[in-house]
Amino acid sequence: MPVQNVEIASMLTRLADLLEIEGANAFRVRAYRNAAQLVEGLPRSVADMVAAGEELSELPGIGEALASKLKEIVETGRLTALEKEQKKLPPTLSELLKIPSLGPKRVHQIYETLQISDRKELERAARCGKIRALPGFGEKTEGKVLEHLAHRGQGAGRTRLLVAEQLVEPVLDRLRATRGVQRVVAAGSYRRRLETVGDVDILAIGRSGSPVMDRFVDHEDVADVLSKGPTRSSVVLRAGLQVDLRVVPEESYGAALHYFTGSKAHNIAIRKRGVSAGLKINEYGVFRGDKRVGGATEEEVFGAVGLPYIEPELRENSGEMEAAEQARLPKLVRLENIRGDLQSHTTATDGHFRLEAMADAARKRGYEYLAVTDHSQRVAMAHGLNATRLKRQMREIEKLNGRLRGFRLLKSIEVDILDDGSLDLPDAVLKDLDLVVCAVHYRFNLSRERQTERILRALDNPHVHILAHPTGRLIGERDPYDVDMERLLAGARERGCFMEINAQPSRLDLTDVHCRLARQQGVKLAISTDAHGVTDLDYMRLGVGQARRGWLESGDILNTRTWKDLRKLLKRD
Ligand code: DGT
Ligand code: CA
Ligand code: CA
Ligand code: ZN
Repeated sequence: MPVQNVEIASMLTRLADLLEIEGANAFRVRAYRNAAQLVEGLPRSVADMVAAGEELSELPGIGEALASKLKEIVETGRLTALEKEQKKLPPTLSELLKIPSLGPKRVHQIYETLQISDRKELERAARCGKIRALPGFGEKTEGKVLEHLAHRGQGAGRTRLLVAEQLVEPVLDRLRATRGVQRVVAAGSYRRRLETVGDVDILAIGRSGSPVMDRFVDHEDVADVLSKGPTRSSVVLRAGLQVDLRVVPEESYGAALHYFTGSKAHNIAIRKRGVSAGLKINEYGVFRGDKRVGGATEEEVFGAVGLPYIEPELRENSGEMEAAEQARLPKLVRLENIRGDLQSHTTATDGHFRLEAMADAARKRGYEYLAVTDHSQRVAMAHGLNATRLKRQMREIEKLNGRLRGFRLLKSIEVDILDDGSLDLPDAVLKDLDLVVCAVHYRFNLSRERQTERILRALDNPHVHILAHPTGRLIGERDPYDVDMERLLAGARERGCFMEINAQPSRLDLTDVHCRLARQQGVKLAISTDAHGVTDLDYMRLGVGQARRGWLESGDILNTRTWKDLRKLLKRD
């Protein structure tokens, strides 16, 4: 059984976690984390690459030592370095690292002094006041720990959309190639493009007697068959994701697709409208009495209740029915509308490719421009740029742009917002950039008031254009910092600044709700991949999905514009 990329990534992450808690060299820890991220985003399986005899050390950021570790995992299913760490420290300590108010040092301290190694024990200790008593902790930290543990549940047990895509696309391909199967689509939250999915709901049109169910359950990627029947089966994949398959006849396809796309709240609202029109709507079709009056297409389902087609990303029963009724549904932005990417990193800091390769990859995706936004000096871990190195990169970009036709790299920076809201590089260099993106990368713990003020001070700087990953959250790993988003949006609009939708699969920051708020407040947004390598540029589809969930149209997005038009928008007085 070939090991999957997500499994490799998870081993590397667990190793990085334990090393970090142990206090290992920070660069070494980061190398493992970067490798995990790289492997997770690879378009091909590492196992296939090893089988084909390819040199893993040619992968960006993978040296000889890491390459041999990857090979070990592929060949033996094990990682000795991880097993060694797991003998020193309990593997469950990884869980504690995800609690925002606990860094690696604190996790280590908790383990050493109280022998606490998992969430349950931590919660018990916090409840009886043992955490506040630790040196350097106090009541506030203990409160935050308890609050986080109480709010868990939200992200627990869900799978990030990118990981779900990588696990499910091969299943879809397999089913599509099965005899007697006409159409296969993943519905549910997957089709609505939620940032995480609980399980994946596949729908197929198939003739009775098709071997589709056998193909579905008899596969090496399936760890467990929960149920199997002629029209409905459920399995759990080895990576832990549950996948349901339903086979429906062609005449029910639209009704079934609509039903299983959800959301549940949207379905219930549609069914209610049906009832008032004397119709019964379910996963089999639209019926008046016993007579089928529709259900072969989704358009027929919406049409039966007097509505135009509503895009899956809008089906959350959060106003889409009313908007459809009043013919004011947004014309959602599409991937084809995107003309460039406004955040990317190169080997100058923590990216894996040089300027030329990034330009080339952006161009291959049909883009007109790519902003090079390496980190500023404060981010020492990523070898952030000081003014001298940034100026050198700007000259390189100018030289390169002289040779590139119909494409340009934008001179830019992801400049750190410092404690007091000032920026990590002098105005004298910021003023010469095409685009200035600013971001918070540390001090997430400030009060709401102070964090909001800090960011507004940064936006005061007349050279700033975009606030990157505005809430700092990492899905399932780090809560957003506390910030007053309404004030930030109002502040951005007053100043002529913009917000980012960061398309990294673990960020997707802003959320759908914040995107809608931005649109209401008249603040435009950039959809940016924050690419650290060439394949990361493809995360744009995830960012576009998030924007669509946020009701955004092409005109709401900065990077649907030509550079000429974008440039005008970036002028601040
Ligand atoms: P998930 O899997 O938690 O990310 O979210 P969904 O939306 O994929 O939910 P899931 O897998 O439980 O069900 C798939 C769809 O089936 C859901 O979006 C709507 C539909 N559905 C499930 N249960 C009900 C129900 O009780 N009533 C109605 N009307 N629809 C339902
Ligand atoms: Ca689902
Ligand atoms: Ca389901
Ligand atoms: Zn950043």
